Amino acid sequence: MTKTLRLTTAQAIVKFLDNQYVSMDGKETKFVEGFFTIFGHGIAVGLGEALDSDPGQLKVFQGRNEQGMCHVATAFAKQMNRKKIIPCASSIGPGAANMVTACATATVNNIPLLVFPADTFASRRPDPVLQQLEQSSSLATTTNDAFKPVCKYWDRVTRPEMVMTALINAMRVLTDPAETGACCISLCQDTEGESYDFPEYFFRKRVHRITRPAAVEEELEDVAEVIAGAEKPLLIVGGGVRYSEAGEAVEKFCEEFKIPFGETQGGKSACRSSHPYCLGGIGVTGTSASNILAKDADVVIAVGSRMSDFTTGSKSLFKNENVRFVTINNSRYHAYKLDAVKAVGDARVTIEALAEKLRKRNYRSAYTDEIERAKAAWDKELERLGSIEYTGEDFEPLIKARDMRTIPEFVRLTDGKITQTAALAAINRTIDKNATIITAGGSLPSCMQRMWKTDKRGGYHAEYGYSCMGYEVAATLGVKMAEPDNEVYCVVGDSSFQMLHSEIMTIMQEKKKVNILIFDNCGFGCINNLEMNHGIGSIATEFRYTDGRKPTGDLIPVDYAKIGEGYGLKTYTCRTVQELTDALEDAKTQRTACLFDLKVIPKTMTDGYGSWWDVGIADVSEKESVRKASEEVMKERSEARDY
Ligand SMILES: Cc1ncc(C[n+]2csc(CCOP(=O)(O)OP(=O)(O)O)c2C)c(N)n1
Ligand SMILES: [Mg+2]
Repeated sequence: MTKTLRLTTAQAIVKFLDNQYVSMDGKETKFVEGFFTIFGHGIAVGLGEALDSDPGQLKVFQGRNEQGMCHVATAFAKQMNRKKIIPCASSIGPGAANMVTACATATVNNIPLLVFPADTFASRRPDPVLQQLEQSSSLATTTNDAFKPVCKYWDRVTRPEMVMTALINAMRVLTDPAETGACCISLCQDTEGESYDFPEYFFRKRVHRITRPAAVEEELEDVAEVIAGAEKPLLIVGGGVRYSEAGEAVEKFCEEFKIPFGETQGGKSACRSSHPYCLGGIGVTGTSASNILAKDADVVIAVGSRMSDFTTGSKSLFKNENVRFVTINNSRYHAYKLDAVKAVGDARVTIEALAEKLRKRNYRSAYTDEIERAKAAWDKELERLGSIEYTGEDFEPLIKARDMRTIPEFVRLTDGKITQTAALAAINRTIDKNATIITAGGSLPSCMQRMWKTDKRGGYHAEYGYSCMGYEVAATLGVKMAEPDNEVYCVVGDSSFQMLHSEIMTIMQEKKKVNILIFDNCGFGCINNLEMNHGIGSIATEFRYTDGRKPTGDLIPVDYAKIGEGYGLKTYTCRTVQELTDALEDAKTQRTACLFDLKVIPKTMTDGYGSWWDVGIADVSEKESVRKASEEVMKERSEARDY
């Protein structure tokens, strides 16, 4: 007779998750750290009871906003290199819906995130239960169907015994390096509390192997053949290099065959910034070093990259007529991008096997001093960017502004005299070399991908797959939970901060010393730039009082330090780079979370450096400036690759 345990669905979930482990390169890690919850009637009595009565080794964290708590869990899993997760449970209806954006963020970035949104009654007895959607076309459709397009696995548990296959399948996806992303197990709220005689073996310790499948021999040969013919190859380091822990292997590969490499947002800090062949960020928000070499490259080797429009300059970056693309990716889907010659496999083992093949062919690129020259020119530019100071009324912005009243008005209102580029350089100079920095939406990831340097593997944590504003503050907590002994800093735009900073309260509750640097430039800076660059005026992107029809009045200053104070953070208002440097030094001595309100002059972010980004544009307009911008877009489009 099989031994059984009489448990509720929720009790079985907790017990199962407490017994899951992953193993990578022979090292075993307990997979589940705890649960993030925001309880409501849909979950408190079912899952709440299970976590209260017997959580096992699992910790219980209390979120503030369901999207925010999921971002914390996503950042934690990312910083743990996908070897540990914090499942997130919400109530039914709005609580569940709040998690949808975060699930998409995790899926786009290939980060494991397990969510349990509560659902309507399986019995349908209280139809409609409080917060039920009541979709008249089908009673089977609930809010939780909205998770389907944003999750890699979706299930709804209407009977207790269903949870066994649901959980095993969620584990299959969560621990699959090529397929991982958000997994949703929707829990009917009555089912949560219903019990079943679960076989005891369901709860035995399971070790899921995170494997390194090597590309097959034929594909390796195909790829080696293409690279062997390259005079000016260029390698792109994507997030897959980070998760495969292949940074060192890629560095060695590049050294041996003299191949320079550019970094995507996901791949940055997989390799050391100080590596002699590291060109820094590539693409729309890349450095001139990367983009100049990309222009002429005859073979582009994308390792673990999704080859997004930001990486390829909307497919316009690679101008060499005979350029060929090679992809190394554990996902066949991504490996097929740009019609590449592909090797489907883990980054590290595939790079190592490829090196063997190139060694046999005595391969070495034909670069002479192009790499050094491109890097030296960029370093000079970096020095210039890092030392740009406000020079008073005649200050020249880095980005063109149609509305020239903004800068003097901003300085008058806030007394802020920090330029964004000098601030980033000062932060990079001042903080500990072992610190991790976090960024996501707005102009900051662009500047950071260009300017930030770190030799700490995983020291640059950007969410730029979904570029989800509101990720930063929550992610800072997630990263700190993953690296409790390191200093953690997020750089966040004022608008992104406004959008979502609920988890500040959770940071205080968990007593985590993190550092939040708000770049207050009074608006959606990067989108304002986008408007200007495409010939339209400034419309609803600066924070200005409304005139009743449009926000065209005076700028609205905000005291972000006061918000931090309200939650009990140590706060600093910085109006000059010197004040910022002093504050950063002081913060190092603090034991509580710190918030920096930086008054950063609008239009002082980086721009340009030889790349183009394709965005939708009006092809008819009354405005001459829009017509001109539209013509330019059409011209660039005609020069970009079709697929
Ligand atoms: C959730 C979400 N909504 C909207 C956008 C579109 N968007 C991208 S950047 C941006 C403005 C960012 O402003 P801020 O955070 O202040 O950064 P800045 O560009 O000023 O540095 C907006 C609205 C987004 N990326 N994410
Ligand atoms: Mg802003």
